[in-house]
Amino acid sequence: MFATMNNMPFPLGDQFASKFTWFPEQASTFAKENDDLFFAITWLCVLFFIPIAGCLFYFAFKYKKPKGAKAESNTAHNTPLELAWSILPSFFLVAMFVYGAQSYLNRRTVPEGANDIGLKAFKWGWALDYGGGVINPELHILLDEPTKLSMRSSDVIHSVFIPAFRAKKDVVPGRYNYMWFEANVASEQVSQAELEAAKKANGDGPWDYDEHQFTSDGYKFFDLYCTEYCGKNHSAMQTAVVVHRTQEDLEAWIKQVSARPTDQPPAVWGEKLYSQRGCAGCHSVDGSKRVGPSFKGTYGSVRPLADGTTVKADENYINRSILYPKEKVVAGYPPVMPSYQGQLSPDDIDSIIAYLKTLSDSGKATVTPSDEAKTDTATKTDTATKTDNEN
Ligand code: HEC
Ligand SMILES: [Cu+2]
Repeated sequence: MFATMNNMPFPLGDQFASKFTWFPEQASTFAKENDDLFFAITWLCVLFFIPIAGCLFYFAFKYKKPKGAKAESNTAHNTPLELAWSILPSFFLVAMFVYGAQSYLNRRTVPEGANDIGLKAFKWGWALDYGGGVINPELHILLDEPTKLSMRSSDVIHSVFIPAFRAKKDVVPGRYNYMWFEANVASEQVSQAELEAAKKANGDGPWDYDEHQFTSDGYKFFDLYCTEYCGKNHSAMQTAVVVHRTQEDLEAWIKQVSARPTDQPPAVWGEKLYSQRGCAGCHSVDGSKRVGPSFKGTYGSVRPLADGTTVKADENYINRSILYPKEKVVAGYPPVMPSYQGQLSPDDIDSIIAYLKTLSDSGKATVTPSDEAKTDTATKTDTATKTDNEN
């Protein structure tokens, strides 16, 4: 699992060819160039280091003098030697610079027509924006086509790193940054039987990527994680990158994650949103305190606010807490919750409320039928509040 605390140190999905390989599989157009340049520079350094260190030791022993001997030097200028050791290495330096600069400029120049995906980094997770209100923690892209990430942070400096693509870029609050890459290895899909078995083993909780090594849709994945220390759960700031072979395949996935399936009860969808949209990073469901209050028993309880007043946590309060978190701040907590205005649909918020009800005794008493049609939050909250008042 990614969004919540993680007890596995290395949830790697990336494939290493063998134990002795330094880097994961090369899965983007940058990867080969990157590795070739890296190894060229490394071996060049080794090539210089060995004779230099060798001479150092050789001369140290060769010219060793007994203790107390007078130090004397009669070294003179040797123009050809000095020219040789200055000019020869400078060719290597210039070559390193030229290849390095070319590669850097290539990475900073997004090809025309690249597919643009929005990325928001937050403590502690990722929100990938596919347009049309579709936001998901996983990065799904197209094979052999350039993808551009338009990136921003909602709190501190994070950094995107996709080792298999050899792609890495900081995400800085207060400004947009971008990166691009072109994947050239597609994500394989596991068999339906394997997927079913994994789903059964996984149960209802958040999908365990470490355990299964493929996504809940059955795709093998590459890793994306934060590589700029950003606080307590930095190490859990990881997600999966899936490379689709065809546009149709990618679009089918986007469609599938874009809204609550009609046959899914709101509370189940709400739980999914809770783990996928970053709530879990700040709110526990077992009563323990994280950055924000736990959701356990929240619904229907009386909340003490920072301004000394209290409020009953009904549908309206929860709805407003999600859309306008700074309006009513719970006493004893910093006002750091980001607003989800425009990012969660009314049905999404309905579903989260339904999920919160399952975590609270007073919620279970007034639980709404799960097959209730998708309605506007406003009307629904109204009726629900009435039921609530009858208790
Ligand atoms: C960066 C941390 C953070 C994230 C992410 C976050 N919250 Fe919060 N949330 C807080 C904090 C801190 C508070 C308490 C202070 C306040 O009321 O603003 C809070 C308060 C709340 C409250 C009022 C709770 C109460 O006890 O009265 C609700 C409801 C809520 N959040 C829902 C959500 C939902 C739903 C999400 C995900 C879609 C979410 N939050 C994501 C930090 C966060
Ligand atoms: Cu981070």
